[in-house]
Amino acid sequence: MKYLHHAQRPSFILPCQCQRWENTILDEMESWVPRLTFHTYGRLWYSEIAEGDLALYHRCAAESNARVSHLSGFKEAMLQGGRELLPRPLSSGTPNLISRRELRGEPWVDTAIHMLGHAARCSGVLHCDLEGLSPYPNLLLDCREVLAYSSVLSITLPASGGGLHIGASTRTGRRNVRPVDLGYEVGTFTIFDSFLLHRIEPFECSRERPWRMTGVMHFLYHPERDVWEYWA
Ligand SMILES: O=C(O)CCC(=O)C(=O)O
Ligand SMILES: [Fe+2]
Repeated sequence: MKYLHHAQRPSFILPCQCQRWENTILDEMESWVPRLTFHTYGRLWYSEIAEGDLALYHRCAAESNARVSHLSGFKEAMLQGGRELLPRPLSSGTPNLISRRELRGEPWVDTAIHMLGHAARCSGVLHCDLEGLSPYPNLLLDCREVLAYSSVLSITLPASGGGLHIGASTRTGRRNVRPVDLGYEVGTFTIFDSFLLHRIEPFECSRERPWRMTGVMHFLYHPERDVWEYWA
């Protein structure tokens, strides 16, 4: 199977749909979860792991899923993006997706929203998205064949900048992948190999465009079952 570095689908979602989701998120600002440099609408595993209270993540997972269901059609859009863009290791047609919640019988979040803004100028730090593999330490110890992808749906753009820089791979053997800078439009759906170092490019917010909002979902392939597990 050919290695999939990243894939992007501009205009995956209509701007008027993104605007409806943005309006709902803004209407429910009292529910936002404040974190050191960003906010979330719903909970994200990598964000709570950084806070050091994973019990809280699990306690809040059902509430987070209920909250995000206020964004009508949003989770379905993330899943559809995954079905269309994820690699097909067995070339078996549409990828089969299953929530981590269902697969593991534990409270996990399906998808949530990451929000940056309000500061005059911001940018992200270089990182890779491996926190979500922690239930499978064997995959982290020998990750050469692991297929794990991060997906991002751009809901609102800041006043300028704020695309995604993707750099080197943390995996031996894939060190030579060329860095790319991906732009986002409202409604762009993007997936990329979670082992690739990446960061949000510098951006500026304004009074009119105070927030950069993205939907987030992660995927891990289980070859023995030919399913992609998803969570956020
Ligand atoms: O919002 C994005 O473009 C990606 C953010 C990111 O890297 C992450 O959520 O881990
Ligand atoms: Fe990331």
